[in-house]
Amino acid sequence: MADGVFEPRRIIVTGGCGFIGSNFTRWVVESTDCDVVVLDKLTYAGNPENIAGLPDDRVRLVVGDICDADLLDELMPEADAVVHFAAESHNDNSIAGPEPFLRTNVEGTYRLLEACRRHGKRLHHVSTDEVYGDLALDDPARFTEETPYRPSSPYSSTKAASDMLVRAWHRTYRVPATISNCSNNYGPCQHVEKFIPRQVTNLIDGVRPKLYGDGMNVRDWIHAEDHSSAVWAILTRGRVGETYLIGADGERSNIDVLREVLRAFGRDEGDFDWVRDRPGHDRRYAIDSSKLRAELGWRPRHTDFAEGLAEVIEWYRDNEAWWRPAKGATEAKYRAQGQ
Ligand code: NAD
Ligand code: TDX
Repeated sequence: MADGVFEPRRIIVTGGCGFIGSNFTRWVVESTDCDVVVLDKLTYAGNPENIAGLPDDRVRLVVGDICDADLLDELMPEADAVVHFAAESHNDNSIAGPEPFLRTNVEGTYRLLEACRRHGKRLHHVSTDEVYGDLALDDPARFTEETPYRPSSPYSSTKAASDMLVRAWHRTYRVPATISNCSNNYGPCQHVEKFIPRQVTNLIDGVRPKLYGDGMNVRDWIHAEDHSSAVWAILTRGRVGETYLIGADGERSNIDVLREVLRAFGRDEGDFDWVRDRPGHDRRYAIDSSKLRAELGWRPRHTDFAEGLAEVIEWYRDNEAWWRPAKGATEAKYRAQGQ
Protein backbone atom coordinates (compact mmCIF):
# COMPACT_ATOMS: atom_id res chain seq x y z
CA MET A 1 0.00 0.00 0.00
CA ALA A 2 1.50 3.35 -1.05
CA ASP A 3 1.73 6.10 1.55
CA GLY A 4 -1.76 7.41 2.32
CA VAL A 5 -3.31 5.45 -0.52
CA PHE A 6 -5.72 2.57 0.03
CA GLU A 7 -5.33 0.03 -2.76
CA PRO A 8 -8.12 -2.56 -2.54
CA ARG A 9 -7.68 -5.73 -4.61
CA ARG A 10 -11.31 -6.78 -4.37
CA ILE A 11 -14.35 -4.78 -3.28
CA ILE A 12 -17.98 -5.60 -2.64
CA VAL A 13 -20.25 -3.20 -4.53
CA THR A 14 -23.77 -3.25 -3.10
CA GLY A 15 -26.47 -2.26 -5.57
CA GLY A 16 -24.05 -2.94 -8.44
CA CYS A 17 -26.88 -3.83 -10.83
CA GLY A 18 -28.56 -0.45 -10.39
CA PHE A 19 -27.98 2.73 -12.38
CA ILE A 20 -24.95 4.20 -10.61
CA GLY A 21 -23.59 1.02 -8.94
CA SER A 22 -23.28 -0.64 -12.37
CA ASN A 23 -21.62 2.45 -13.82
CA PHE A 24 -19.13 2.34 -10.93
CA THR A 25 -18.52 -1.41 -11.37
CA ARG A 26 -17.77 -0.89 -15.06
CA TRP A 27 -15.56 2.10 -14.27
CA VAL A 28 -13.53 0.12 -11.70
CA VAL A 29 -13.03 -2.87 -14.01
CA GLU A 30 -12.02 -0.66 -16.94
CA SER A 31 -9.83 1.81 -15.03
CA THR A 32 -8.19 -0.21 -12.22
CA ASP A 33 -6.89 -3.71 -11.35
CA CYS A 34 -9.46 -4.12 -8.58
CA ASP A 35 -12.00 -6.97 -8.83
CA VAL A 36 -15.65 -6.61 -7.86
CA VAL A 37 -18.21 -8.74 -6.07
CA VAL A 38 -21.60 -7.22 -6.86
CA LEU A 39 -24.15 -7.82 -4.11
CA ASP A 40 -27.61 -6.95 -5.41
CA LYS A 41 -31.12 -8.05 -4.50
CA LEU A 42 -32.35 -7.37 -8.04
CA THR A 43 -35.38 -5.33 -7.01
CA TYR A 44 -37.46 -3.68 -9.75
CA ALA A 45 -34.50 -1.24 -10.13
CA GLY A 46 -31.73 -3.85 -10.46
CA ASN A 47 -30.88 -5.35 -13.83
CA PRO A 48 -27.99 -7.80 -14.42
CA GLU A 49 -27.88 -6.52 -18.02
CA ASN A 50 -26.27 -3.38 -16.59
CA ILE A 51 -23.06 -5.32 -15.89
CA ALA A 52 -23.29 -7.72 -18.84
CA GLY A 53 -20.10 -8.14 -20.86
CA LEU A 54 -17.71 -7.48 -17.96
CA PRO A 55 -15.13 -10.26 -17.57
CA ASP A 56 -16.24 -13.16 -15.30
CA ASP A 57 -12.82 -13.37 -13.70
CA ARG A 58 -13.11 -9.72 -12.54
CA VAL A 59 -16.80 -9.40 -11.62
CA ARG A 60 -18.98 -11.85 -9.71
CA LEU A 61 -22.70 -11.25 -9.13
CA VAL A 62 -24.18 -12.45 -5.85
CA VAL A 63 -27.95 -12.06 -5.76
CA GLY A 64 -28.89 -11.26 -2.18
CA ASP A 65 -30.10 -8.74 0.36
CA ILE A 66 -27.82 -6.35 2.26
CA CYS A 67 -30.04 -7.03 5.30
CA ASP A 68 -28.89 -10.70 5.30
CA ALA A 69 -26.18 -10.77 8.00
CA ASP A 70 -25.20 -14.40 7.32
CA LEU A 71 -24.64 -13.66 3.64
CA LEU A 72 -22.54 -10.61 4.56
CA ASP A 73 -20.41 -12.79 6.89
CA GLU A 74 -19.84 -15.19 4.00
CA LEU A 75 -18.78 -12.46 1.55
CA MET A 76 -16.69 -10.18 3.78
CA PRO A 77 -13.53 -12.32 4.01
CA GLU A 78 -12.95 -12.15 0.25
CA ALA A 79 -13.05 -8.33 0.05
CA ASP A 80 -10.93 -5.42 1.27
CA ALA A 81 -13.78 -2.90 1.30
CA VAL A 82 -17.48 -2.35 0.69
CA VAL A 83 -18.76 0.40 -1.58
CA HIS A 84 -22.39 0.83 -0.65
CA PHE A 85 -24.78 1.98 -3.40
CA ALA A 86 -27.76 -0.30 -2.66
CA ALA A 87 -30.86 1.69 -1.79
CA GLU A 88 -34.45 2.37 -2.57
CA SER A 89 -33.72 5.51 -4.55
CA HIS A 90 -36.90 7.10 -5.90
CA ASN A 91 -38.58 9.97 -4.03
CA ASP A 92 -42.05 9.43 -5.53
CA ASN A 93 -42.00 5.76 -4.47
CA SER A 94 -41.00 6.76 -0.95
CA ILE A 95 -44.03 9.04 -0.74
CA ALA A 96 -46.39 6.30 -1.95
CA GLY A 97 -44.86 3.58 0.28
CA PRO A 98 -42.01 4.42 2.65
CA GLU A 99 -41.49 1.02 4.32
CA PRO A 100 -38.94 -0.54 1.90
CA PHE A 101 -36.89 2.66 2.25
CA LEU A 102 -36.67 2.18 6.00
CA ARG A 103 -35.63 -1.43 5.58
CA THR A 104 -33.03 -1.18 2.82
CA ASN A 105 -31.66 2.30 3.43
CA VAL A 106 -31.59 2.29 7.23
CA GLU A 107 -31.51 -1.36 8.35
CA GLY A 108 -29.40 -2.35 5.32
CA THR A 109 -26.74 0.25 6.11
CA TYR A 110 -26.77 -0.85 9.76
CA ARG A 111 -26.22 -4.50 8.71
CA LEU A 112 -23.31 -3.52 6.48
CA LEU A 113 -21.73 -1.41 9.23
CA GLU A 114 -21.99 -4.30 11.67
CA ALA A 115 -20.45 -6.67 9.10
CA CYS A 116 -17.59 -4.22 8.45
CA ARG A 117 -17.07 -3.95 12.20
CA ARG A 118 -16.99 -7.74 12.70
CA HIS A 119 -14.58 -8.26 9.80
CA GLY A 120 -12.47 -5.11 10.17
CA LYS A 121 -13.31 -3.85 6.67
CA ARG A 122 -13.54 -0.43 5.19
CA LEU A 123 -16.85 1.08 4.01
CA HIS A 124 -17.59 3.82 1.53
CA HIS A 125 -21.18 4.98 1.90
CA VAL A 126 -22.81 6.54 -1.18
CA SER A 127 -25.36 9.18 -0.24
CA THR A 128 -27.19 12.14 -1.67
CA ASP A 129 -27.29 15.93 -1.47
CA GLU A 130 -30.99 15.61 -0.55
CA VAL A 131 -30.01 15.04 3.09
CA TYR A 132 -29.44 18.82 3.27
CA GLY A 133 -33.00 19.68 2.28
CA ASP A 134 -33.43 22.43 -0.28
CA LEU A 135 -32.31 25.97 -1.10
CA ALA A 136 -34.37 28.92 -2.33
CA LEU A 137 -34.02 29.75 -6.03
CA ASP A 138 -32.55 33.18 -5.23
CA ASP A 139 -30.17 31.95 -2.49
CA PRO A 140 -26.53 32.37 -3.54
CA ALA A 141 -25.57 29.53 -1.13
CA ARG A 142 -24.68 25.98 -2.12
CA PHE A 143 -24.47 22.89 0.08
CA THR A 144 -21.12 22.20 1.76
CA GLU A 145 -19.96 19.44 4.11
CA GLU A 146 -20.95 21.76 6.99
CA THR A 147 -24.57 22.36 5.91
CA PRO A 148 -26.99 21.08 8.59
CA TYR A 149 -29.12 18.03 7.76
CA ARG A 150 -32.73 18.93 6.92
CA PRO A 151 -34.20 16.13 4.76
CA SER A 152 -37.71 16.62 3.31
CA SER A 153 -38.93 13.30 1.89
CA PRO A 154 -39.21 9.79 3.29
CA TYR A 155 -36.39 8.84 0.86
CA SER A 156 -34.02 11.61 1.91
CA SER A 157 -34.79 11.12 5.61
CA THR A 158 -33.75 7.46 5.36
CA LYS A 159 -30.56 8.45 3.53
CA ALA A 160 -29.88 11.04 6.26
CA ALA A 161 -30.43 8.33 8.89
CA SER A 162 -27.99 6.04 7.09
CA ASP A 163 -25.34 8.80 6.99
CA MET A 164 -25.78 9.31 10.75
CA LEU A 165 -25.31 5.59 11.39
CA VAL A 166 -22.06 5.62 9.38
CA ARG A 167 -20.76 8.62 11.34
CA ALA A 168 -21.68 7.02 14.68
CA TRP A 169 -20.13 3.64 13.78
CA HIS A 170 -16.95 5.39 12.75
CA ARG A 171 -16.74 7.45 15.91
CA THR A 172 -17.83 4.79 18.40
CA TYR A 173 -16.47 1.57 16.91
CA ARG A 174 -13.76 3.06 14.67
CA VAL A 175 -15.23 1.45 11.55
CA PRO A 176 -13.03 2.94 8.80
CA ALA A 177 -15.64 4.72 6.75
CA THR A 178 -16.01 7.57 4.27
CA ILE A 179 -19.22 9.19 3.00
CA SER A 180 -20.05 11.00 -0.24
CA ASN A 181 -23.15 13.08 -0.96
CA CYS A 182 -23.75 13.58 -4.66
CA SER A 183 -26.19 15.62 -6.71
CA ASN A 184 -28.58 14.34 -9.44
CA ASN A 185 -27.01 11.83 -11.82
CA TYR A 186 -27.79 11.31 -15.48
CA GLY A 187 -26.44 8.73 -17.90
CA PRO A 188 -27.30 5.42 -19.57
CA CYS A 189 -29.14 2.64 -17.66
CA GLN A 190 -31.18 4.98 -15.45
CA HIS A 191 -34.61 3.61 -14.59
CA VAL A 192 -37.53 5.05 -16.59
CA GLU A 193 -39.17 6.29 -13.37
CA LYS A 194 -36.55 9.08 -13.12
CA PHE A 195 -37.04 12.52 -14.72
CA ILE A 196 -34.81 12.44 -17.82
CA PRO A 197 -35.40 8.79 -18.87
CA ARG A 198 -39.13 9.18 -18.27
CA GLN A 199 -39.43 12.13 -20.64
CA VAL A 200 -37.09 10.65 -23.26
CA THR A 201 -38.96 7.33 -23.37
CA ASN A 202 -42.32 9.14 -23.37
CA LEU A 203 -41.20 11.05 -26.46
CA ILE A 204 -39.99 7.86 -28.15
CA ASP A 205 -43.49 6.48 -27.42
CA GLY A 206 -45.19 9.60 -28.80
CA VAL A 207 -46.47 10.55 -25.30
CA ARG A 208 -46.25 14.12 -24.00
CA PRO A 209 -43.64 14.65 -21.24
CA LYS A 210 -44.88 15.40 -17.70
CA LEU A 211 -43.61 18.32 -15.66
CA TYR A 212 -44.31 18.68 -11.91
CA GLY A 213 -45.47 21.90 -10.27
CA ASP A 214 -44.24 25.08 -11.97
CA GLY A 215 -41.16 23.40 -13.51
CA MET A 216 -38.85 25.91 -11.83
CA ASN A 217 -37.28 23.40 -9.40
CA VAL A 218 -33.52 23.25 -9.88
CA ARG A 219 -31.37 20.13 -9.88
CA ASP A 220 -27.55 20.08 -10.07
CA TRP A 221 -26.77 17.51 -12.78
CA ILE A 222 -23.66 15.32 -12.94
CA HIS A 223 -22.85 12.49 -15.32
CA ALA A 224 -22.82 9.08 -13.57
CA GLU A 225 -19.28 8.43 -14.81
CA ASP A 226 -18.04 11.52 -12.98
CA HIS A 227 -19.79 10.29 -9.84
CA SER A 228 -17.97 6.95 -10.28
CA SER A 229 -14.51 8.53 -10.63
CA ALA A 230 -15.18 10.67 -7.55
CA VAL A 231 -16.22 7.66 -5.44
CA TRP A 232 -13.04 5.83 -6.44
CA ALA A 233 -10.93 8.88 -5.54
CA ILE A 234 -12.57 9.09 -2.12
CA LEU A 235 -12.32 5.34 -1.45
CA THR A 236 -8.63 5.18 -2.31
CA ARG A 237 -7.32 8.62 -1.30
CA GLY A 238 -9.97 10.18 0.94
CA ARG A 239 -9.43 10.61 4.67
CA VAL A 240 -11.19 8.02 6.81
CA GLY A 241 -14.06 9.50 8.82
CA GLU A 242 -14.59 12.34 6.32
CA THR A 243 -17.53 13.36 4.16
CA TYR A 244 -17.03 14.67 0.61
CA LEU A 245 -19.65 16.40 -1.54
CA ILE A 246 -19.69 15.45 -5.23
CA GLY A 247 -21.02 17.85 -7.86
CA ALA A 248 -20.14 19.23 -11.28
CA ASP A 249 -21.66 22.77 -11.25
CA GLY A 250 -24.63 21.61 -13.33
CA GLU A 251 -27.56 23.60 -11.93
CA ARG A 252 -30.57 23.66 -14.28
CA SER A 253 -34.30 24.14 -13.85
CA ASN A 254 -36.50 21.16 -14.75
CA ILE A 255 -38.26 23.17 -17.44
CA ASP A 256 -34.92 24.04 -19.07
CA VAL A 257 -33.88 20.38 -19.11
CA LEU A 258 -37.25 19.40 -20.55
CA ARG A 259 -37.02 22.07 -23.28
CA GLU A 260 -33.60 20.71 -24.22
CA VAL A 261 -35.02 17.18 -24.48
CA LEU A 262 -37.96 18.43 -26.58
CA ARG A 263 -35.59 20.28 -28.92
CA ALA A 264 -33.53 17.11 -29.38
CA PHE A 265 -36.71 15.39 -30.59
CA GLY A 266 -37.54 18.27 -32.92
CA ARG A 267 -40.65 19.07 -30.86
CA ASP A 268 -42.14 22.37 -29.85
CA GLU A 269 -40.83 23.69 -26.49
CA GLY A 270 -44.36 23.80 -25.07
CA ASP A 271 -45.24 20.27 -26.10
CA PHE A 272 -45.61 18.78 -22.60
CA ASP A 273 -48.23 18.38 -19.82
CA TRP A 274 -48.18 20.09 -16.44
CA VAL A 275 -49.02 17.46 -13.81
CA ARG A 276 -49.63 17.34 -10.07
CA ASP A 277 -46.65 18.50 -8.02
CA ARG A 278 -44.70 16.11 -5.79
CA PRO A 279 -45.77 16.67 -2.14
CA GLY A 280 -42.93 18.39 -0.24
CA HIS A 281 -41.06 18.90 -3.54
CA ASP A 282 -37.55 20.26 -2.85
CA ARG A 283 -37.01 23.57 -4.65
CA ARG A 284 -33.31 23.62 -5.42
CA TYR A 285 -30.18 21.54 -4.86
CA ALA A 286 -26.68 22.95 -5.43
CA ILE A 287 -23.34 21.43 -4.51
CA ASP A 288 -20.07 23.10 -3.60
CA SER A 289 -17.50 20.37 -4.31
CA SER A 290 -14.41 22.46 -3.41
CA LYS A 291 -13.23 20.02 -0.73
CA LEU A 292 -13.17 17.07 -3.13
CA ARG A 293 -11.44 19.12 -5.82
CA ALA A 294 -8.86 20.72 -3.53
CA GLU A 295 -7.99 17.65 -1.43
CA LEU A 296 -8.13 14.90 -4.03
CA GLY A 297 -7.66 16.83 -7.28
CA TRP A 298 -10.90 15.37 -8.70
CA ARG A 299 -12.43 17.01 -11.79
CA PRO A 300 -15.53 16.03 -13.77
CA ARG A 301 -14.90 14.99 -17.39
CA HIS A 302 -18.45 15.41 -18.71
CA THR A 303 -18.79 19.17 -18.52
CA ASP A 304 -20.99 19.72 -21.58
CA PHE A 305 -24.54 18.89 -20.43
CA ALA A 306 -26.08 19.25 -23.91
CA GLU A 307 -23.59 16.74 -25.30
CA GLY A 308 -24.14 14.32 -22.40
CA LEU A 309 -27.90 14.61 -22.76
CA ALA A 310 -27.71 13.93 -26.51
CA GLU A 311 -25.71 10.75 -25.78
CA VAL A 312 -28.26 9.64 -23.21
CA ILE A 313 -31.13 10.21 -25.63
CA GLU A 314 -29.30 8.15 -28.23
CA TRP A 315 -28.72 5.39 -25.69
CA TYR A 316 -32.47 5.13 -24.95
CA ARG A 317 -33.26 5.16 -28.68
CA ASP A 318 -30.76 2.30 -29.22
CA ASN A 319 -31.72 0.24 -26.15
CA GLU A 320 -35.49 -0.03 -26.18
CA ALA A 321 -35.25 -3.73 -25.18
CA TRP A 322 -33.58 -2.58 -21.95
CA TRP A 323 -36.26 -0.10 -20.82
CA ARG A 324 -39.43 -1.37 -22.48
CA PRO A 325 -40.26 -4.06 -19.84
CA ALA A 326 -40.43 -1.43 -17.06
CA LYS A 327 -42.22 1.33 -18.96
CA GLY A 328 -45.87 0.20 -18.77
CA ALA A 329 -45.97 -0.46 -15.02
CA THR A 330 -44.04 2.75 -14.27
CA GLU A 331 -46.47 4.92 -16.22
CA ALA A 332 -49.50 3.11 -14.73
CA LYS A 333 -48.19 3.98 -11.26
CA TYR A 334 -47.68 7.63 -12.23
CA ARG A 335 -51.15 7.82 -13.80
CA ALA A 336 -52.72 6.51 -10.57
CA GLN A 337 -50.90 9.34 -8.70
CA GLY A 338 -52.10 12.02 -11.14
CA GLN A 339 -48.55 12.46 -12.42
P1 NAD B 1 -31.13 2.44 -8.37
O1 NAD B 1 -32.50 2.45 -7.79
O2 NAD B 1 -30.96 2.56 -9.84
O3 NAD B 1 -30.37 1.10 -7.93
C1 NAD B 1 -30.45 0.58 -6.63
C2 NAD B 1 -29.86 -0.84 -6.67
O4 NAD B 1 -29.87 -1.36 -5.33
C3 NAD B 1 -30.67 -1.81 -7.53
O5 NAD B 1 -29.80 -2.60 -8.32
C4 NAD B 1 -31.39 -2.68 -6.51
O6 NAD B 1 -31.68 -3.99 -6.97
C5 NAD B 1 -30.40 -2.69 -5.36
N1 NAD B 1 -31.03 -2.95 -4.05
C6 NAD B 1 -32.13 -2.33 -3.53
N2 NAD B 1 -32.42 -2.86 -2.32
C7 NAD B 1 -31.46 -3.79 -2.06
C8 NAD B 1 -31.19 -4.64 -0.95
N3 NAD B 1 -31.99 -4.66 0.13
N4 NAD B 1 -30.12 -5.47 -1.00
C9 NAD B 1 -29.31 -5.49 -2.11
N5 NAD B 1 -29.52 -4.70 -3.18
C10 NAD B 1 -30.58 -3.86 -3.15
O7 NAD B 1 -30.34 3.60 -7.60
P2 NAD B 1 -29.24 4.61 -8.15
O8 NAD B 1 -29.91 5.78 -8.75
O9 NAD B 1 -28.23 3.86 -8.91
O10 NAD B 1 -28.61 5.08 -6.76
C11 NAD B 1 -27.53 4.37 -6.17
C12 NAD B 1 -27.13 5.06 -4.88
O11 NAD B 1 -26.70 6.39 -5.16
C13 NAD B 1 -28.23 5.18 -3.85
O12 NAD B 1 -27.68 4.94 -2.57
C14 NAD B 1 -28.71 6.61 -3.97
O13 NAD B 1 -29.23 7.08 -2.75
C15 NAD B 1 -27.42 7.30 -4.34
N6 NAD B 1 -27.57 8.55 -5.13
C16 NAD B 1 -28.28 8.55 -6.28
C17 NAD B 1 -28.37 9.70 -7.05
C18 NAD B 1 -29.14 9.74 -8.36
O14 NAD B 1 -29.23 10.79 -8.98
N7 NAD B 1 -29.71 8.63 -8.84
C19 NAD B 1 -27.74 10.88 -6.60
C20 NAD B 1 -27.02 10.83 -5.40
C21 NAD B 1 -26.94 9.67 -4.68
O1 TDX C 1 -42.07 13.05 -14.42
C1 TDX C 1 -41.41 13.80 -13.70
N1 TDX C 1 -41.57 15.15 -13.80
C2 TDX C 1 -40.87 16.03 -13.04
O2 TDX C 1 -41.07 17.25 -13.18
C3 TDX C 1 -40.43 13.30 -12.75
C4 TDX C 1 -40.22 11.81 -12.61
C5 TDX C 1 -39.72 14.21 -12.02
N2 TDX C 1 -39.92 15.54 -12.14
C6 TDX C 1 -39.10 16.49 -11.36
C7 TDX C 1 -38.97 16.19 -9.88
C8 TDX C 1 -37.57 16.71 -9.57
O3 TDX C 1 -37.61 18.10 -9.32
O4 TDX C 1 -37.76 16.35 -11.88
C9 TDX C 1 -36.77 16.48 -10.85
C10 TDX C 1 -35.93 15.21 -10.82
O5 TDX C 1 -36.75 14.15 -10.36
P1 TDX C 1 -36.17 12.68 -10.07
O6 TDX C 1 -35.55 12.15 -11.30
O7 TDX C 1 -37.25 11.88 -9.42
O8 TDX C 1 -34.96 12.99 -9.08
P2 TDX C 1 -34.88 13.67 -7.61
O9 TDX C 1 -36.16 13.54 -6.87
O10 TDX C 1 -34.29 15.02 -7.77
O11 TDX C 1 -33.81 12.66 -6.90
C11 TDX C 1 -32.67 12.16 -7.63
O12 TDX C 1 -31.49 12.83 -7.26
C12 TDX C 1 -31.03 12.64 -5.95
C13 TDX C 1 -32.50 10.66 -7.38
O13 TDX C 1 -33.69 9.97 -7.75
C14 TDX C 1 -32.15 10.39 -5.94
O14 TDX C 1 -31.89 9.00 -5.75
C15 TDX C 1 -30.91 11.17 -5.58
O15 TDX C 1 -30.63 11.03 -4.22
